[in-house]
Parts: sequence; structure tokens; C-alpha cells
Amino acid sequence: MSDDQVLLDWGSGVASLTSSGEPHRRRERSVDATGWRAMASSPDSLPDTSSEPPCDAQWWRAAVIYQVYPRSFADSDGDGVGDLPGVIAHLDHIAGLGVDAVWLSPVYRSPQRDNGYDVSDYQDIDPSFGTLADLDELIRELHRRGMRLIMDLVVNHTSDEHPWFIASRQNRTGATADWYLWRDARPGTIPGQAGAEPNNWGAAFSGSAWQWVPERGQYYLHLFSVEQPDLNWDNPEVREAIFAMMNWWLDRGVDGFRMDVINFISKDPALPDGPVDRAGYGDGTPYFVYGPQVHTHLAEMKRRVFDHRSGSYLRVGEMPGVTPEQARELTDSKHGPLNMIFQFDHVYLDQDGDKWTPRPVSVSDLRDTLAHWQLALADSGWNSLYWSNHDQPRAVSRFGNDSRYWRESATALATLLHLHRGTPYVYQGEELGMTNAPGESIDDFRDIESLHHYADAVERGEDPTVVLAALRRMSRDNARTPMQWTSGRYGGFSTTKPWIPVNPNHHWLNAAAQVRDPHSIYYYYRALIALRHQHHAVVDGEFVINETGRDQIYAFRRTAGNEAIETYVNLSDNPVSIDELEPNALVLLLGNYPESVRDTTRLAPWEARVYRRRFG
Ligand code: TEU
Repeated sequence: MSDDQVLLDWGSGVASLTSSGEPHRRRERSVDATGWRAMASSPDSLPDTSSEPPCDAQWWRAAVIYQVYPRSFADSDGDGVGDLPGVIAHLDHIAGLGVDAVWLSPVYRSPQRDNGYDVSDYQDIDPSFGTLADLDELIRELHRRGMRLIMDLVVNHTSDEHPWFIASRQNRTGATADWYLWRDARPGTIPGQAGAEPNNWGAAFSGSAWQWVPERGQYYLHLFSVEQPDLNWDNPEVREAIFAMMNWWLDRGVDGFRMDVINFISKDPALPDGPVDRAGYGDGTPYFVYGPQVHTHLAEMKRRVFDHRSGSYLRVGEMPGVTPEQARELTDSKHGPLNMIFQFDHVYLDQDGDKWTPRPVSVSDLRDTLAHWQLALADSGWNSLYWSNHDQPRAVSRFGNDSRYWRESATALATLLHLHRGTPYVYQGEELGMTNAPGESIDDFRDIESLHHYADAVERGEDPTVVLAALRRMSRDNARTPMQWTSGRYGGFSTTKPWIPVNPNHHWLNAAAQVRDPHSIYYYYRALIALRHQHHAVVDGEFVINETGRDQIYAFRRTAGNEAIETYVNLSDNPVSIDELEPNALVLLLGNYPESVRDTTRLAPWEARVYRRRFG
């Protein structure tokens, strides 16, 4: 049996992973074939170019990263909220996918106004999640299984309960007085009254981006909620404190950072008014999405935190609104301060101006957007690849068909993403095809963004049922319902009523059922991840679009040396005929339909196939 055959066996029900017992050693995978085969059984005459080991200094190029949102992952102590011991208890589920690292959403001490993206102590763990000792154990347990830990770094803003801010708001002379963005009222206005704000910007979670503080007699800027004041990155003491904190975490054993809205840290110092949007506020993004000092500050971070270390750490920046050209500069392997960024173009496609005004997405829009990023970062820079995270609706509900073609569309979308060039991210539950939540009433929602939007829209006179329909489609809570471990009460997430309702479909959609089913979405993800680890062309191959002339098909080729891998995905509910498939030249590596129904002249609804081209 060739390596390909072992690794591409989606039907296998049994996988065993043997860990070297040391951190950061690649795991040996052996798979016992017990189910049906997704791959072709004909031998392949190609030389194996996959033996080239991924360069360890750039381990993240060949890696797949799994995101854990701890509040919703697993509750170990029966308080209805997920926690670190819960994560540790389920590490074998994550390791079973074959992923290389875990990105952990924030577990720092926090009043939890934005579920931990409002930090009040960067060097402690919030009691709802556990303790520093639990975090140390998580690092040990991940490393023991050959996986790395990526922490979330939320430093565009702090919580308004952070001691830095508590001191800063008191007066204009204290030690942290200039650590936030304080400004006087607009000249000629009465401070504290509507219209007196220093500029017209709106905040991401509704209302003005400015909050008046009478004791200091000034406004502070908050791009997100009023409880998330923005830090003043132009103050060297602020940067010093952040870099010291990052060094403290790296010394503790973490392997890198996912940096929250890190492109927002530098604002145009003039803070000019922006064009007024539907809600009546100015759009400040032109003045902070890629501000004047962002590159300089990130370059300094790299020097001060990473360059003196011998290890290889991941630096991935979340960057809404950056252009491919900016991303190239930021992630250039020689001069860029980051390894990769999360761009947002493909997740903005279904929004007409704002996220609550949906519009349909065509396959060609999706293809053009993804392909544009592939080509723009082809010879310099590196892409992150994602459909989902804790801020996005569930991918199968949003871009697939979560009823009739649930399994097919979840695996088709996964195939498409994982065969692109870049580092794929899997958000918890995506590997099970978890769907959007029913959200029957506003009482089912918890997210600050959703609740504020609902209150504002209803107050403006919008029809509550229409507002609720938009929430059902776009709310961040869709991603935050508890992980569905079993068909049992509360989905096996907790022994108590969880902080947010469990999706009722857990009775059939759950991890236990999928681990028993050799044809499950879970095992398909494992096969896709194995494909990346086995084929150099999946990691580094050049990306070229295959023009099929069929609107509903996304097809592309990845080539490296003498290896070529071709992917065909039908992104629709209808069968599509195709004549590009050359049965004699292509060897099937992976497909999401059984061999018995596979046709060489057409792709079934949401069918995905990955082939290796035979040369000579
Ligand atoms: O998100 C930033 C961001 O721009 C969005 O994805 C955000 O959720 C969207 O604008 C809402 O419509 C990051 C975090 O991922 C998010 O969870 C935090 O709430 C936000 O920053 C503030 O820290």
C-alpha cells in the first residue's frame, strides 16, 4: 500500500496516533482501513516528492490549526461555561484530526462583556476558565501530543476594568494618563452632549466610538464596545508593557499569537470625520484600518519579542479591511513583521453595506475573491484560509446547504479551502458540520453585538421579526452554541443548562456519532489534513485556476516540481456535466461521494474530487 492510499482513506474508522512524547515532533500516523475507500485503488507511477520535510523554521506553512472558543467547548465543573480542564479532557478529539496547533480564544481575566475580548489582566486566567496551572497543563498536554498552542492577543484595546484604564480615566497626569486615546470635546460644543464627540465615528458594537468621562473632562475612543477602550500605541510605554507581556507568555511555553484586529492599532492622529453611514455615524476605517504606524509598530514587536528567540513562533494578524498588497508586505517571509493575516473579503461577500443586510453570493464572486488572494500572495507573503471562526455564521449554513446536502456541502467546502495555498484553520464544530442555531427569540442570543443591534434597530422602528431573521443568519452566536459532543442532555457539553442554548440538532449531529461513522465529516477532515501533510504540492504548489466554463464549478490545480494536484468542486444543488475530467491521466486521491455513484462526465450536487495528475 502506498503512502497515498493509507492517508487518503476517508472511510477508515480507526486511527491511531503515536506521539514521540516530546513537544513539536511530527506524529506518526497509522490508519487501519475498515470502511469504504474515497480514493482510487489504481497504483500511481509518480515519484513521491512528498518526502521533503516541511522546514521547521516555517512549520506553520505545512500546518493546519484548530480554533477553540473555550466558553463553548466543554464545561468540566458544571457551571454551564466551558473551561480549560474541559479543553484538556477533549484533546484527543482534536489530535485525532491530525492538526498541528490549537488557537485558543482569550482566557485572560476579563469582565466578559465581549466574551474575553475585553481583558482586565493579561497575565492571569479568568476564574470562569480555570487557573494559570490549568493553562500550563494545557501547554504540556498539547506538546505531549505534538501540537502547539497559539494564544489570542487582544491589544488594540483593553477592558475598561483594566488597572491601566482605571488609572487613566481618573486624571490627566497619572502614570497611564496617556495610555489611551483621550480627546477634548469638539470646539464650540457642550462637552458630554450629543454632537460634542471629537469626531463622528461609530463604534463596531453600535453608538458613537467616543465616551465622555466627567472626572477627566475628556472623551476616550472605543472602536468596539464602550467597555473596550483603545490603547494609544504611539506611546512607547504602552508598547513596552505589551512586549513584556508577550515575552512572559513565550517564556511560559506558548508557541505564538493570533493578534486581534492588530491592523487597527495605529490611528491617523488627526482623527478626521468619516463619511456618514446608514446608522448616522461616520466611517472611521480609512483612518485606522492601515494607519501610518502600523507597519513600524509590528516590526518593532517582531524585533523586541521574537527575533532574539531560537524557536519558531507563529504571528498571525486578524486584519479586517486590508488589501492583498498590504498583506503581501506584512507577510513577506524576509521583511514582513507577520507570518500571515486573516483577510475578510470572502466573508463580506454576502453583506450589502452592513452585515445585517444580506445579499446572495454567486460561485463566481467566491471563486474570484479567493483566487485573487491566492494570486496576489503567490510569490511573496502567505495566506490564512478559513470559512469559520467565533465571529462568523456556520459555513455549511452560509455557503452550503445544511439540510438536503448537509454532509456533501460541508465536505465540498472543506475540500475547496484545504486545497488552496496557505494555512487552513478549522473552527470547533466545523469538523462535524455544525450548523447555524435556530434562534427562535431574542432570548436565545447572548452576543453584545447582536443584542445592541436588536435594541437599536427595534428602537429605530424596524420590524422585530425582520431584525431577528437577520440575526439568525449573521449573528456571531451561530458559532458560539456549545460544542456537540453527544446526543445526550446539553449535547454532552455540560451537566447544567449552558450559558447559551445547545442547538437541538445535537441529537443526531454530534462528535460521538461521527467518530463511530467511517463516512463522517470528521473523518473527511482528517483525510484532508493528512493530504496536506503528505503532499508537498498541497503546501507549496503554485495555484492555477482551471477554467471549466461551468459557473457552478470551482476547479484549480496546484503544481510543485513534478507533482500536480487538481481539485474540482461543484458548489451547487444540481448535477453539472463536465468534460475536463480525463480518467486516464488523473488518479483520484479523495472524493466526497462513494465510488459506486461517481461519474466521469458529471459532478453530483456538492461533489468534490481531488486528483493527482499522472505524468508520462
Ligand atoms: O473581531 C474583529 C472584527 O472586525 C470582527 O470580526 C467583528 O466580530 C465584526 O466586526 C463584528 O461584526 C475581533 C474578535 O474576533 C471579536 O470576537 C471581537 O469582538 C473584536 O475583535 C473586538 O475584540
